[in-house]
Amino acid sequence: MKTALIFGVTGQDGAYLAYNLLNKNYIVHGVKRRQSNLNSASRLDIIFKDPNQQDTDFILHYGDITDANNVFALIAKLQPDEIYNLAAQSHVAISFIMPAYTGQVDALGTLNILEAIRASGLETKTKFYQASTSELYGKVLEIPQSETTPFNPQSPYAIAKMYSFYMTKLYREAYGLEASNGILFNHESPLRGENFVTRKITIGLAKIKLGIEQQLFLGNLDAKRDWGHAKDYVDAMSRILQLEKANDYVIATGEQFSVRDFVECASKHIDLEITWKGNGIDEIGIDQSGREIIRVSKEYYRPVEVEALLGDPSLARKDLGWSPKISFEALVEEMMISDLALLRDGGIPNPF
Ligand code: NAP
Ligand code: G4F
Repeated sequence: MKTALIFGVTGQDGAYLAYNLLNKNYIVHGVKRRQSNLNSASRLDIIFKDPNQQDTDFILHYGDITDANNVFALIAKLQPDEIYNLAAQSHVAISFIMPAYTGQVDALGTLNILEAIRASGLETKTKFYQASTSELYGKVLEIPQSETTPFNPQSPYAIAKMYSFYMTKLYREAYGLEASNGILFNHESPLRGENFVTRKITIGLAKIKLGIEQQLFLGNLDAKRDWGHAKDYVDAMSRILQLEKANDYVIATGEQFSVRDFVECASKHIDLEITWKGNGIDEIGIDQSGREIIRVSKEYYRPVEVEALLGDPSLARKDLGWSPKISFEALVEEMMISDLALLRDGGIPNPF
């Protein structure tokens, strides 16, 4: 029976990955930060409640990747077969407001884990996964982006993640760690954080549909992303760590949609039909009964924008046998239905 340790288990990907590994009979240890609210692990509630899972297979520990002693103590004690570092200040816009904090967590936090693996003598036993990101491509230098595309990061978040990317590669090459980067493009789900654009749109539209709010304010509607489903992407993470030889992989769908496309697609699923008028900051989205339900606000523009990302997952297809199973349309529909249920009925359909 394999043992995995997940840093960032309380986040979107942490919940899906824990569920994925528990279904493969792993013993899963997750690291949770101390929060003032005891229910900060709410994304994991369904896993704990699933009658088919034994709670003893899923163990939470208090910790923080910025605390080197805590990270070392956990890794030395558990000696896991696999470590997944999903922990991060993961919001790009917030990284401009908190650049130093973002660096402490997203760059130096990773180093704490790599050093702990080395100091515990686990270089060849423990496989390490680093949650790298398509944000490294930033102002893109090639379309689509693959493992050989040069990086050109455009935010404190992306620059901190670039440090972690290269440290992971360095520890693999210098010390023989079985350490891999997954360069994941945007992936979403009903468990996505509420201030990322996709979830903000589905919650916002659900509120408008139910008459709770009248308008949704967004930033750059022209931004384009390669959006996949978190369930597919955690499967890729697990496949990366089953390889004999550690390597870095782009995980993406190879399809691109704009924020405007996402709004239109989500609206359809609650019988709203949007037409657009105006340009830039003055653009508005109007529904079939003439209500101005989408507006643009400068508040949600970033100091520098990553305009368009599009991944080439060919290497992952070849080496991992991985390809995404859930389409853009199915993803948006699931998120829209889930948020409508959350606001109308107080609970969501099982996201796993
Ligand atoms: P998320 O929902 O924001 O989850 C981040 C997790 O990190 C949470 O569990 C959070 O704990 C934890 N965390 C934050 N700071 C920490 C610290 N100092 N010590 C320990 N844990 C800490 O992010 P996600 O969408 O699941 O993404 C997972 C990882 O993949 C992140 O590293 C993200 O940067 C990266 N990534 C995400 C995407 C995407 O599209 N989702 C794409 C590429 C890469 P709390 O619950 O206590 O806040
Ligand atoms: O949903 P977003 O905030 O995600 P972003 O910036 O692409 O970052 C996410 O994906 C990365 C992978 O590429 C991860 F590494 C990172 O951790 C995170 O998960 O914004 C997507 C796009 C941006 O261009 C943004 O400017 O949507 C645009 N946008 C337009 N209006 C908005 C809004 N973004 C947010 N958050 N809120 C808006 O109102």
